[in-house]
Amino acid sequence: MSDSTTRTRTQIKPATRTPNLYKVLLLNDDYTPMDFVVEVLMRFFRKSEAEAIRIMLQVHHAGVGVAGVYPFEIAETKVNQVMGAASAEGHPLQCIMEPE
Ligand code: TYC
Repeated sequence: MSDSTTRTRTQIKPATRTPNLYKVLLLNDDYTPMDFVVEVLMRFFRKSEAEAIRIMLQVHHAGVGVAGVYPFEIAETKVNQVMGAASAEGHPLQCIMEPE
């Protein structure tokens, strides 16, 4: 039998799977205006003004807060939108994502 003979091997499905959902987190800093963070939460995360203020204050006091929970690619887009808007305005606001 030649070396080029096709053989079938059983693929074992890995026991661990990558998580489906990711938390998009806002990090506190001393310079980004509160109003800007509220605008970001309303514009990119579709929060009401009251909810946006609540989340912004949570981040301001605790250092970090959840802006939303999304599938990977949507979370990635949100992070890029926030970071793009912040750097365009010269604010140091940081937005990250992590598995839920
Ligand atoms: N700490 C900022 C201030 O006092 C406000 C702020 C809130 C900044 C949330 C970032 O993710 C943030 N102006």
